[in-house]
Amino acid sequence: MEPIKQKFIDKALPKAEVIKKLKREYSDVKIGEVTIGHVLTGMKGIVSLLTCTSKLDPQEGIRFRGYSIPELQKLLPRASEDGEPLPEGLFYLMLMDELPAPEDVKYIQNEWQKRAHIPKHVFDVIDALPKDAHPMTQYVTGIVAMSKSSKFKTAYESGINKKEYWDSTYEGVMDLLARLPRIAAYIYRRTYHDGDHIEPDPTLDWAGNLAHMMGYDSDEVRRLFRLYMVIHADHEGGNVSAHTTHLVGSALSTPYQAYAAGMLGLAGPLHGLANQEVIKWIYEMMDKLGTKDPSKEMIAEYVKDTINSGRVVPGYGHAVLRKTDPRYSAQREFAMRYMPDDPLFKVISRIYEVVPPILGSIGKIKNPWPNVDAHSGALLIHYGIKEHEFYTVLFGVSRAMGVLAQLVWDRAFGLPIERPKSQNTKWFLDQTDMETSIKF
Ligand code: CMX
Repeated sequence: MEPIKQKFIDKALPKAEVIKKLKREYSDVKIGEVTIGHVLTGMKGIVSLLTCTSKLDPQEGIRFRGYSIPELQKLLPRASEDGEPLPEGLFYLMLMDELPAPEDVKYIQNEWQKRAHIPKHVFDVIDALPKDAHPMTQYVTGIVAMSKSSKFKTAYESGINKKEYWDSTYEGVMDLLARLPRIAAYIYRRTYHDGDHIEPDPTLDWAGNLAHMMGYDSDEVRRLFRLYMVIHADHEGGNVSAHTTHLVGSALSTPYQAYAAGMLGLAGPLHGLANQEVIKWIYEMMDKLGTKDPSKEMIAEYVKDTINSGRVVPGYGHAVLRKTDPRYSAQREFAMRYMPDDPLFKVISRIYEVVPPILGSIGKIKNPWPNVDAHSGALLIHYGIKEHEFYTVLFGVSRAMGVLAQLVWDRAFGLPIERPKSQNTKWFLDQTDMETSIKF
């Protein structure tokens, strides 16, 4: 091992043991308003963020401005009588705190169509990356490149009053949301279809157009994309992508920069990238077991192997939820309606029967149930969207609606720059009676 690495690991391993002991034995020690346990479990459960767009209940799941997913499936305007709600309506609800009328949805749709033009340099910047750069890397690069045309930045530099920040933020948010489907589809076609791009169709809705520009024009795919864009849109404020967007936005960075930062968080495998990891994990399982139709017993062995090798079972578990994610259930219902005999859906269903009891039997895992990412890949694959490295981009396009609606509110409320206090390890140890020979 390199000498510097060796020196680092010699110092770090014993210290990490002390941190584990702090977490195990001193979690209840109060440090001001919170405990050591709060800090060492990722600040779970500390109410420290103001988020209006949605709220997450551990048992019931997400509610957007008070409405659950099944309620929104009935109450939001839809493209057709028996179809899925239009995401434009959900954005309106999160931004305006009232259910939209059909003309409100039309208004948002028209605005997004008007604002969808993307400056050429943005495509040039994306094109400068190798095609095998991860789609999330391409996506974030394109978003940051758009910051050049930030209306918030122009207004700030012109010296506007703080009270007006929300206005140019709103403008930037609407521009950004309008452009995201094109950016996403551009990356998809560039990476997987030799750069054979498809122009937007002005008669289509936001989600339908995304599917169209990616090259998928069936009515069922449009329905799936509307559902997908609705269920991934927001998950209150503490998840990594929402919190990061809020945090970076609190420094008055542009909406493009704040959202790009949030997307870098979404690109982590414990967060949004889990949707690609689920499919990778299932394919690896099929390869290893030598069958595309593994039995429950075979799946159980593979799950145990995954855990024993120190990895997580992707798509299962959650920092807040303690039941099956209603976003998982909504996708399962979609699958039962449109693709009940799909072989991969059957495997996904079998995994759902096998995994929770195994994870539940490991005392430390707080939630053995599936989250949103356990199901989404199977639906996309059914319709031919097999490029699983792209899936997190789709999650990201949807998540923009929630985090950016909230950013407008952050600016309207004049929320301050976020700046929690940190302390070093010695300070934490000093709050306890723990004795250690290791010098901090
Ligand atoms: N497989 C194996 N171990 C798991 C696990 C899983 N699915 N879920 C949690 N654990 C482990 C944790 O890694 C942790 O282990 P250590 O104590 O050794 O560090 C322990 O159980 C306790 O974790 P927890 O308190 O139950 O869960 P966290 O809040 O720490 O983490 C999450 C939540 C989602 C990161 C975790 O459940 C996980 O890694 N799941 C798999 C990845 C995934 O599906 N992420 C997507 C989440 C939804 C989204 O954001 O898109």
